[in-house]
Amino acid sequence: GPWEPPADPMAFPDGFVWGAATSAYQVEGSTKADGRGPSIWDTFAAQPGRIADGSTGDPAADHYRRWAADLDLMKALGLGAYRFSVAWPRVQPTGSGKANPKGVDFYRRLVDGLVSRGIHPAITLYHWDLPQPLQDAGGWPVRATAQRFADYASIVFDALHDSGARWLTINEPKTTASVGYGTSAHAPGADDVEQYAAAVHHQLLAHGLAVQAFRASGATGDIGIALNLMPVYPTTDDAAAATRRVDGVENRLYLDPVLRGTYPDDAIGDLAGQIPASRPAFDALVHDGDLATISAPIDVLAVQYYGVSGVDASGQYQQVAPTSLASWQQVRPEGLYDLLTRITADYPDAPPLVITENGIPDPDAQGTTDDGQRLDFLRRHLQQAARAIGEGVDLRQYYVWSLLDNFEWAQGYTQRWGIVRVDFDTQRRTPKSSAQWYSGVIRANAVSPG
Ligand code: GBH
Repeated sequence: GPWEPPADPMAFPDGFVWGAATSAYQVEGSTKADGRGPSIWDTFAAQPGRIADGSTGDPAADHYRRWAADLDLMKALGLGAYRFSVAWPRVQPTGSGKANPKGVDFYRRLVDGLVSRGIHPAITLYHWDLPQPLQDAGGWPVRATAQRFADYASIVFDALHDSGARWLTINEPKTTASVGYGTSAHAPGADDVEQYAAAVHHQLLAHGLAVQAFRASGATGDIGIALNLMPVYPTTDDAAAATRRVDGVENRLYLDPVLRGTYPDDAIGDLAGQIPASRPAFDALVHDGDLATISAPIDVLAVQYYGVSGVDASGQYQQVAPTSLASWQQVRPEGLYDLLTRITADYPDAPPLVITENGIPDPDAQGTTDDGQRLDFLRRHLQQAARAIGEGVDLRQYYVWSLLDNFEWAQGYTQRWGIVRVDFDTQRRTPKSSAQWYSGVIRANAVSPG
């Protein structure tokens, strides 16, 4: 039967890290300030019809100017860590060449401001805002972009290596490859399955090159990659083989190369079921030594968990759990337990796990501060995280997505994912019920029953 939570609070291990996450383009605004160059998201959002409400990442939550007050708010909530991303086009406005000192200075102030408030920085190097000139040169489907990323990463390591920050290379390579280059729902808006495949490999290569650059920089702290993973369940007795294939495309295509140095044979050539015969094309992307680079040892594996899917015998995705306002999100807290225990069982050499995103949008576009639905979502997922830890999963950190209502990519400002409400007219911040509750979780280092 279904798992039943115990009647008492479920404690987390001593030293467990509690945080909240954002990303640069989604919160910063000020897209032209201090020498920032254009990114693919500036270009994409400016195209008619791409974003649900016709909006852009300006001003978003105006965090570029309001960061100090936002850090005070994080401290008041008791957050132990803040995960943010560095905007590549602030640091290298054209995606190559020398650093833009004003861009670097912003992140230096942010990191110093966090440390002085006792909040640990967790820095994502790439959360989707590719400098536009690199896309003009071909973007992630082009191998040279991986080296550009490693050069950029080195600049950031040099600037911030003494901060003790935790590091993540690339946020969700699957999302960029599949909806950025495969279905055109995200920037840069390409719709080409060969580009999808090449974007997978070159982002993973970029990750590995950045890990190597990190080790060479002498930086302290740890480094990993943030993968959005999704348990898939067969919906009929004859769906096992199709489910395994979809699992390859959703999960093993990223876990296997990073943790084992191999690509899963059954997933290549079946990207979303669209290219049944592209194995030779994929193999041609993979040069000697690439898989050794991609599997360079990492210190943490970052998992981003939003929900599950069902798969039928023909490999079609099916609904098996209730959706949120985000129609792609099928909510099933037990899926988090399934995912964490599965990684632990299938990848015995995996490093410690961290959850760098987990969350849900408010039930409608207007949003609410009385967000009982989010509170319930977070509580049920944290119970599953505690359950997995109790069964031997080495989970060390957890970050809610998101700290603030923000620019939700193709949905613009019509989906509010924050534990803190942002009034986009006044930029006023108001912690929602879930933020108050999460503060209590952090203080207790335990998740309440119910
Ligand atoms: C995360 O992606 C992102 O890291 C974060 O920036 C984002 O704000 C958060 O989730 C909430 O969405 O356009 O119908 O094709 C989660 C994984 C993969 C979910 C791409 C949405 C696009 C669906 N995302 N997917 S669709």
